[in-house]
Amino acid sequence: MSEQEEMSYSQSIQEASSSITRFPLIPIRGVPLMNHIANNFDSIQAFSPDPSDIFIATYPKAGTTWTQEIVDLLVHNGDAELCKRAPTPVRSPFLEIFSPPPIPSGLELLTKMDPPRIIKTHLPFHLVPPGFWENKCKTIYVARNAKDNMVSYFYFDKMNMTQPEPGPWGGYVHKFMRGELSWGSWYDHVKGYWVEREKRNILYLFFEDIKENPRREIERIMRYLDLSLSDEVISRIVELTSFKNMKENPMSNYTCIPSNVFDQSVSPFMRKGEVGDWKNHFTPEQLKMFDEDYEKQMKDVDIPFRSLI
Ligand code: PPS
Repeated sequence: MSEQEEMSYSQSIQEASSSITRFPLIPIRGVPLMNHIANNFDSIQAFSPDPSDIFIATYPKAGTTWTQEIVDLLVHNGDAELCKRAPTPVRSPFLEIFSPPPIPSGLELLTKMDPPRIIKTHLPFHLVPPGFWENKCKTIYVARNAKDNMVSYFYFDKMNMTQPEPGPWGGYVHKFMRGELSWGSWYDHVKGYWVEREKRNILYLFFEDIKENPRREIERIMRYLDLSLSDEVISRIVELTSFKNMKENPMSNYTCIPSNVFDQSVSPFMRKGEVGDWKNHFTPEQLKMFDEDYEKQMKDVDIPFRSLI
């Protein structure tokens, strides 16, 4: 992709301004997706990756951008300048995203790139194009504890003018529990990849682990990708992917999206980056109700989530 094409990404969003709206959700095989995604679902399903492509799958707001930055730096041997060649969604396209023209879809961006590409998705396991598994693409799944994930999504839905209105927090908790947000149920999402992780050789990571010991988790990703980087390079990647540095980096902080689409004055994309912020949001009643429901929805699996109490 030429520099000009990369620069034109923000401009294309600006040009589409008049058609940007809080898009309605349309269910695809039981999963509510933004209408532009749902209307193009067949072409998304038909996408065939290269076996060398690296796939990063998450429920929205679980640490996608962080992982995209880590992987881009790993595959480029920690070259900070090279990893500032373009904003995150251009360097690492969002597989299923479709927006009003002239904004390029994820598929359009991908066809202009040579493999190995770093591909982002929020699709639940059962909606992933089968080509990813047929071609045995390396897949990194990042899960974040439900409560922090929901808080982060709530603020994102306030500032992202393409997502449905979140409404008040109390109602949002119910929508999350019922799987009514874009990309559907958090519970089904984390479980779907969890049960397939061994069969599909998925590296299943947790936001809380990366936060606790970024070096350890970055090294896990490095080994999974069959890379071998020096200690010094790993240290640099730890530093470059700190919350503070990513928040200040215009190529990772989503300031590439014009403010009429991502209104970062409402809530910054790099908001807090913490574990346990949910404690500032739930009332005791909401917590009781959420925890009881969580028990039921998660009773069939034993995924080692942390920071839920
Ligand atoms: S998206 O829109 O789904 O791609 O969002 P995603 O990148 O998955 O999630 C955004 C949240 O991840 C936090 N984040 C980080 N936390 C710690 N360290 C680093 N480096 C980092 N990068 C992103 C970001 O702040 C969002 O979480 P909240 O809790 O809202 O701050």
